[in-house]
Formats: sequence, structure tokens, C-alpha cells
Amino acid sequence: MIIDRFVEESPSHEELFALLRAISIADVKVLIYKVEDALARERTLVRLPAAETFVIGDMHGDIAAALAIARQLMEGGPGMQQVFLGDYVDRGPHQVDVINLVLLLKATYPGRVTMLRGNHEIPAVNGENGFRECLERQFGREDGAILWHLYNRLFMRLPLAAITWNGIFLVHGGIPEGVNGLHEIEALPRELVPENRISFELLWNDPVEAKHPFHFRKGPRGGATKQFGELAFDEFQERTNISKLIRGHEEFNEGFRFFFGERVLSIFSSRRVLHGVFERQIRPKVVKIDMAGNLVVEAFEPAAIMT
Ligand SMILES: [Mn+2]
Repeated sequence: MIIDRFVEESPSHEELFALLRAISIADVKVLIYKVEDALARERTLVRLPAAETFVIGDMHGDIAAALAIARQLMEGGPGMQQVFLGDYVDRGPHQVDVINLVLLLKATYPGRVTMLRGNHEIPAVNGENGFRECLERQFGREDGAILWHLYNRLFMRLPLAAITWNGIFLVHGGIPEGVNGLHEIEALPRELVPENRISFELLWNDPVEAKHPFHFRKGPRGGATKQFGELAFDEFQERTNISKLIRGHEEFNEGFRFFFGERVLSIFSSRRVLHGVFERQIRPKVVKIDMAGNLVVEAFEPAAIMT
């Protein structure tokens, strides 16, 4: 089993990548069941313990970046935790390896890893943007389709947001319109994305700095997606008492961007994003929240592996 070898052999980047490339259908199923078991004990809004915390943005199939991030966790002590903001799958070349690596981390260190749901952890999205196709190519059409359903069953059980000990709110997209307190997010039916409007907006909304302050407006991503302005963020902060917001969902060349006087931080942890045939290069980052509560945006060296 891949989990036993991962725990017992502390593999190098190359060895871990080889283990992931050779993963069996039986191993994938065990990983999914183990992680689902851990997720059953988590709330829709995860309340994180006080610890040095690394927040990881969109991964989108960049296995070299994901291996470097995994190494940070493996080498960090029990006082260090990681929160993944979602978008593990779609777009990149090694999306199956990336989600399996994150599942391996979650199965091995359930108390030190929090996996949030991104807008690509929705079957209507990852059925069309690469994940289903990659699974069918790797495991065959029939088994690939079965696994695709199993992964999406797990995705339905992922928490939607987290909050750190010092009040930093973590979510994939952004703040939703019409929320009066964190208890409303805590009570969301997390499996109902995109049916539930508030769950949907948590995974899809984007912050926008504008000359003329606004609350919410229709977003360019289409559908029911929205942009939130500084006025909406002021109001959300007042109603929820959060100190800051860290989110993913958007790629910026430097891998991060601050909004609204450094109260909102957007983070991206993949080196590239494919939009159809167009590939955009990013300098990926992670965010460290240290024990004093400071946010530190950190660059990291992707694993030197032959992909
Ligand atoms: Mn996204």
C-alpha cells in the first residue's frame, strides 16, 4: 500500500513521484476511504488550532510544486499545519498525482492538514476541464469513470472554509453576499455546491479594488459569480469579527496580491495555468501565519524531478 511505503520509507521527491505514478486503483480507493473517514469528523467551517500555519493556494496539477509543499509538511514538526484552499485538479498535467499526494498527506497527518473545497472540486467543472479525462487515460475508461465518481463523492464532503486561532478566514473564492455571521457558514449544507447560493459564492467570488466603492456586483466569470468590493468586506468583517481573509482562485504573476489595505490576501501555488492552449507562467507562493499572527508570503523551490 502506498500509505505504508510513504510512512515507513520517507521517500525522496523522485521516489514519491514514482510511487504516485504507479498508484493502483485499490490504493486510490483506500486513500479516498481514509480521507472521507477523517472528513466525517470535520465541520463545514474548520476551527484551526493555534499553530504555525501554511496556507496553500490553487495547485492545478503542478506536481513539482506539490512535492515541495508536501516536503514542508513531512519535515515540519507536530506544531506545524497546512491548509489547502482547493483547486487541486483540472488544467495542469499532473492533476491526478497532485490530488493523490494531498490525499496521502491528509490520510497520514489528518490533524495537521485541512483540505478545503475549490470551485474545481465540483463534478460539473472537473468533468469538463481535464480531471475526468486524465483519470480515464490513467486507469482506463471504465475504472477512470468509477474513480471520478468516488473522488467527487469525497469532494462533496470537503469543508468550505476555515478560521485560524487569530481570526483569519480561509476560503477558496471569497465572501458571499448576505451573511450575518460565521454561524451561517458553519450551518451550510456543504454537499450542496453549487445549489446553495452562499456555498457557491464562497467558492467562486473575487475581490476587486475599485475607484468607486461598491458592495457586490456581477462577476465576469459568468453564471451567478460575483465580485466583492471593499464595502462588502468592511461589512463582512464587522458582522463576523474576522481579522483578515486569505483566498486562492485567481492567478497573479507574482503568485499573490493584497487587497483592501492588506486585509485580503490572494495566493496561488502552481507555476502555471493552462487556459485551453494558452499557458500562463506564475511565480508560486505559499503564506505562512506565524505564532505571532504575522502573514509572511513565501516563495519555494519546486522539486527537481523529471516530469
Ligand atoms: Mn478556483
